[in-house]
Amino acid sequence: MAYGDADLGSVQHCADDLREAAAQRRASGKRGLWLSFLDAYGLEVSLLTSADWLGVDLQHGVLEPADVPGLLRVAEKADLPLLTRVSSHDAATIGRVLDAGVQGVIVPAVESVDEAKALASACLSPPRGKRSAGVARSALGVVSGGSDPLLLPMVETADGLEHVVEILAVDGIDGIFIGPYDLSLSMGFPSPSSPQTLDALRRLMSLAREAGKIVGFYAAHPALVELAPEADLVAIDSDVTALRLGLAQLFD
Ligand code: 3PY
Ligand code: MG
Repeated sequence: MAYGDADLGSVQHCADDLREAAAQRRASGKRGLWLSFLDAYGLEVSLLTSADWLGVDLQHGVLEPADVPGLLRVAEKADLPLLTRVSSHDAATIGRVLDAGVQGVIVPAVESVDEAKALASACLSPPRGKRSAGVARSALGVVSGGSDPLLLPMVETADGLEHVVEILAVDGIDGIFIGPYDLSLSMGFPSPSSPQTLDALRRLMSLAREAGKIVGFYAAHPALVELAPEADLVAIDSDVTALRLGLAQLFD
């Protein structure tokens, strides 16, 4: 597994290793592929990739929570950590996705300390939180034991930007994942390449790093690529783009 300058060890321990690497500012630019339609078979036949991690998008695209276990099996075979972006803040949905054994969740549009605390409670088992114990898959030995899953709230609104320091300080929050497209719309700019959006992204990245926490972002715009070294997790682009580029090359 290519993990930049951080030795993050095996996939089972990747959540703790990434936390530690971010805290020591050793992690940088780990490249992820964002999945919005590939099923387990599609992922298996396209894993000729140098990705360091996979992001399963349950907010946009056509994937459902029931697709996660199959994708996870392929990811584990390829020794790749798999993070899932859930579609809402709903604790029950988050619990079911975590039960599948993913290494972490990314949660859209978190804007306040109260929202961040509720999410931490949904992700952490008692006494730190209220996550219910899902025994079915762990009884099969599927779930990697030991470390808590990563919890990365998305900062992608002007309100989230305003409250990011307090959000980062919440116990159980491992860092932030930035959504440049929604953030720029929320700030009143149509494109994430606007100078104001780029400034906001730099600010968010440096605040997360000052807090010793993880910062990830969706980098699928040419103007964003230069920010990659400032982040720990970089979603390079999606399976849709990969397919489009591959087909264009094939028919060229
Ligand atoms: C955004 O840029 O808003 C995203 O959510 C990317 O997935
Ligand atoms: Mg978004």
